[in-house]
Parts: sequence; C-alpha cells; structure tokens
Amino acid sequence: IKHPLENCWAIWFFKNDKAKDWASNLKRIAAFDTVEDFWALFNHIMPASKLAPGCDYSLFKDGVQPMWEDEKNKNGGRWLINLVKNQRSTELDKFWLETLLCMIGEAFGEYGHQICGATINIRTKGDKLGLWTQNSTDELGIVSIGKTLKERLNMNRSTMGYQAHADTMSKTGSTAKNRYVV
Ligand code: M7G
Repeated sequence: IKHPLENCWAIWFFKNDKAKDWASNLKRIAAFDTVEDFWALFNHIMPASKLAPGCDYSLFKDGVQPMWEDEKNKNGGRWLINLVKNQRSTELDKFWLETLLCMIGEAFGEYGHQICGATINIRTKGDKLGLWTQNSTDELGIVSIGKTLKERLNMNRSTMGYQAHADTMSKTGSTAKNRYVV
C-alpha cells in the first residue's frame, strides 16, 4: 500500500506561446495523492532549472487552478522569492523541491488550509518562486507560513515579501507592494 498524502495535488506546466492567451498556455499535467506517486512524477519530469525561459511549473491542490481568477486565489496572494541569475544553477531546483515537500508534507501545520499551491517562473530577467495562499488579510497565518518557508529554505539572511494578487494584477511594470515581510 502506498503512503497517502493529506491532499491531492496537481502539477501544471505553462509554456509561453505568444500566439495564444495566457490561460490557454497553461496545462494540467498530472495529479497524485501518495508519496510514491509524487516521486514517480517528480523524477520523470525535467528539472525546473532546465525549462526554457518563459515557462512555469505550478503545483496546486487539485481543484484549484494556478491563476488569480480561481475562487481560492482571488482574495489571496503569494510569498515571493526573487532569485538572481546564478541561483538557477545553484539553488533553484533545491528551493523548488523543498517548497513542494513543505506543501505535500503539510509543513504549515494549523495554517495548511491557507495554502493553494506554488509556482516557479523561469525568466531571463530572474527566476521567481511564489507560494500562494488563500486569504491576503490573514496576517497570522501568512506570517507563520512565510517564516516556515524561509526556515525550510535556509534563507535566514534575506527578506521575503508577500503580495496580494489583486495588487499584482493591477500593477503594470514594476512589482506590487509588500503586504507583509519576513
Ligand atoms: P508572470 O508570468 O507571473 O510574471 O506574469 P512575468 O512578468 O515575470 O512573466 C506575466 C503576465 O502573465 C501577467 O502580466 C499576466 O498578463 C499573465 N498572468 C500571470 N498570471 C499568474 C496570471 C493569472 O493568474 N491570470 C491571468 N489572467 N493572467 C496571468
């Protein structure tokens, strides 16, 4: 018998085809709800660091689409980690795997229900890792989740900001303001 996870998770892939609109470039690849099936999938797909610039991976609770418009995301936001260029080869894959393990292993404890999923954006201008949560006003939960993530990624020297999707959405160009920082 396989080891069941608390939640069922789906992995999504985004490929930037400029001829199509954003949502049509987003594809759900597979879902799993056991430890063994997670590793089977993870070991089968290309590491995030090897994806072409413009691509994303997302892992979300099954039933939640990795987009601002989803019911579970529309009032939410994300902890955002901006990586510098050389971190793609040194840290990106480790950070992504650790984030996935935090989610599927329910490392956020009593605030786990706030977790929607996580996205990794491979970008020439700098890769980004976002951990998406449901309610951008739940300060206690968000800050607790942020501290856990920082600790698990061993990022204790740098700061990390949380942005509401509503702010990200309405912002053109530069980045949205931080609602919280850890
Ligand atoms: P990005 O891929 O999150 O970051 O957003 P990037 O600027 O580093 O590439 C790029 C663009 O993709 C946004 O300006 C939106 O046009 C579109 N986009 C991204 N997300 C996450 C969404 C989403 O959730 N919904 C919709 N409708 N568009 C999105």
